[in-house]
Amino acid sequence: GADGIDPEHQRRRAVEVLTAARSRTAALTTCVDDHDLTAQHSPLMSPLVWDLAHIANQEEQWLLRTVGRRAAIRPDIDPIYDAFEHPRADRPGLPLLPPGEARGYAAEVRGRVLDVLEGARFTGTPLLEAGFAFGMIAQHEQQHDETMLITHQLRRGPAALSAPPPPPAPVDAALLPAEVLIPGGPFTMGTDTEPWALDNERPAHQVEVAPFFLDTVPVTCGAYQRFIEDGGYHDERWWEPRGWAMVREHRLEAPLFWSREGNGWIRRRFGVTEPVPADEPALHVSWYEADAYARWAGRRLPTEAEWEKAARHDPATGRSRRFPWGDAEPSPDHANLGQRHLRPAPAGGYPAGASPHGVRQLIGDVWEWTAGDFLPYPGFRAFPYREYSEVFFGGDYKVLRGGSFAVDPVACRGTFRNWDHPVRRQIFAGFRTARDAAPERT
Ligand code: AVJ
Ligand code: FE
Repeated sequence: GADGIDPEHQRRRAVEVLTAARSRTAALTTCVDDHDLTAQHSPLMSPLVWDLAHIANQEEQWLLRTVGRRAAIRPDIDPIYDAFEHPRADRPGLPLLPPGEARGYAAEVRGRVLDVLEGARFTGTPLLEAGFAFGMIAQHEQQHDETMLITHQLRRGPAALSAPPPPPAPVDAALLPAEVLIPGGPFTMGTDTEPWALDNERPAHQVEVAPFFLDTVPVTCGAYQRFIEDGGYHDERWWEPRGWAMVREHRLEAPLFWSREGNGWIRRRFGVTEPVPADEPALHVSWYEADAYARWAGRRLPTEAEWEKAARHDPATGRSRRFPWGDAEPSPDHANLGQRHLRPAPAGGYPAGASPHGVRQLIGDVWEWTAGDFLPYPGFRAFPYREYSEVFFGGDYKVLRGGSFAVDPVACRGTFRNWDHPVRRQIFAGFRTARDAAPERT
């Protein structure tokens, strides 16, 4: 579009998204002391100070060395911050830059990147086109900010972060239908036109989706509690074999961070313990738990194509839109994104962000597990590096859609695909359920 031909606009936009990411990174790494920055809060996570210097190292590699063709600042530390060389659990043992040096390194890289931007072109190669590399690096930093927020959630001790609560449920929330019919028919999945879409979101392709019903809102803690109280965690019928093995091995009986108190449940969230709110989307469940809940409810998880059709298909025009509400960038009225709040909003929120069929909260609040494995779309091409997506294809990972309260708008679209192991519970993941609308075949 017109945006692609105005370099001043591209430059301003790049500075804006890089600066926003850096202020979030700074907030997440200055609210705790140096001991907490270098500690390992969970074997599932890196020390916060690893994420900080990894963010800067990726920026140095892509924006300074590759786009800017500038001399390397710290080529010696590339291996330390290569996510594929060292699993997260091993990272505390690496000779990491101490917090002060990591901050200094990040600031130095950023200073030179702003200089690169002064003379940057925004066309000519795929990496430069529409400022892709700058958008990619801003998304990368924001993704690690979400990762660091997960580390904060796992961290023991008093609260380091705070935020105002999200808006209460609107008055019509209680009147919403439980499910919405999404008509069958073709739909365009993925994108060729979203300038900062990552390789796994491409290319656009037609898929045929049979009619189905989708939950109007994500499954709430209250609904999930009924699964627990009905003995869901003790009934093999609801579980995939590997999920059942996980439940038994770890004696799971509720989402991560929940514990029983009296007749009810409490949970620890960012250093504060509170009763589990019945009307909030369930959070910190694995794919196996989401899948088991759905089976218990006589339903199933939506496929990835179903989820994206519900979020993007415009029944009036047949076009696929950028977001459930249309093509406009997310505003605070559309969705709970950007860590403005430290929790999902109550189910039924954000009516301005509803899809044409009335599905709510598809974007923001909680990542939503889908039925499917993380696989390439037909015609996929790795870009700009195989390790972003390609090495994860193949069936070890399940896809999550829609983004959580911890996702920045720059890293969120109707086409955006996230993935994780089906056992993972520390991520900000919930789900909604679906069922076939077509009569059963015999
Ligand atoms: C797409 C969220 C699974 O955090 O592992 C960060 C994003 N890739 N650095 C991750 C990513 C490289 C990735 N996820
Ligand atoms: Fe990374």
